Amino acid sequence: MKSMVSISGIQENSRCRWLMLNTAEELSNDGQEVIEGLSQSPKTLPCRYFYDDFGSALFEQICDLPEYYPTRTEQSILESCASEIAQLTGACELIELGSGSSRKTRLLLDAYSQLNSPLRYCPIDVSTGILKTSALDLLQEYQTLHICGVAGTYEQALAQLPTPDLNPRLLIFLGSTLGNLEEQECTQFLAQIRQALQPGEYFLVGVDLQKAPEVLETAYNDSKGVTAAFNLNMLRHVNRTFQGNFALDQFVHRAFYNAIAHQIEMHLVSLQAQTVTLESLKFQVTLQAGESLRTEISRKFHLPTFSAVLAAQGLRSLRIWTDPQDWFALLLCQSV
Ligand code: AVJ
Repeated sequence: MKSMVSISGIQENSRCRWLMLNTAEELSNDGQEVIEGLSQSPKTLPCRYFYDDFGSALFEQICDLPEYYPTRTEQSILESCASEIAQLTGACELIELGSGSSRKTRLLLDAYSQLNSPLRYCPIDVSTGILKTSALDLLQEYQTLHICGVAGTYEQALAQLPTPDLNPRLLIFLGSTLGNLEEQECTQFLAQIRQALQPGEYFLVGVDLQKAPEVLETAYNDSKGVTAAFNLNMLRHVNRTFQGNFALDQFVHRAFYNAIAHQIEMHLVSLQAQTVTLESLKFQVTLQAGESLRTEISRKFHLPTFSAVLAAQGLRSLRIWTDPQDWFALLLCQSV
């Protein structure tokens, strides 16, 4: 059994509690996943290793870059539809996968405040640091808000969501994070979401849409090099977690649009032949000069197809909103 514990520095009080799912036992599963990824061809690493506390801070910087359109586009859609969402669902317990800074969630919290119902929010994030600071900020900003923060991966969290104290629930998954999953994984993940929900409960999802490759490639190759730093930081995180010796100066960032698979791919290209050891996994991997390690896919969706995939998993689209350029979409679904 996982237990409720308080994170040091935060007082566990009547408005805030924590569920920590990132235990040692989970870490050893993660090691297996890393070994498998590095044993594949091409070699890969799980993209959640972007998000240690430093990586989450870098991601926040990415969101503010002029080249990185997804965050502000989704934000602008939410600004115009948040109150409509609250009207459509009525009072809800909000649960967010990958809550990060909860920046966009504030628009929803504002909209639900207008309903004069109790405010319940359950942020879920792998990065405990950002989870903790964001929750503290929100508790100060929203005097009637109650929070149950969950530290863990999406899969862990979905399998053991805290008992709701408000019905129905609205599960929120913004930022096109769904795009990190391969098509099959995505379908399986949507099935898990549907399973976590009762019939009639809601799912709000934001996805990045297909568009001109130049726009996409620019978004992942920013001029300040923040995305490159974000990409390389994954090696630092992997080194720390598994006593590894990846040399960060022996890899360079590469991001491009794979037009056949409709996805941005982020890679780290090895500058020379090198052997890397992950001590705590008793694992070694050899890379050739020029060989690349894929750190992320970011799929770009075709809206009618995506809506059909949701429907096939028992998540019926109630309303769909896009921006004027059709770059990004928000879908409010209901579990059947
Ligand atoms: C948070 C996964 C949606 O794929 O656009 C940003 C992460 N990677 N720049 C994305 C990311 C490089 C982002 N997601």
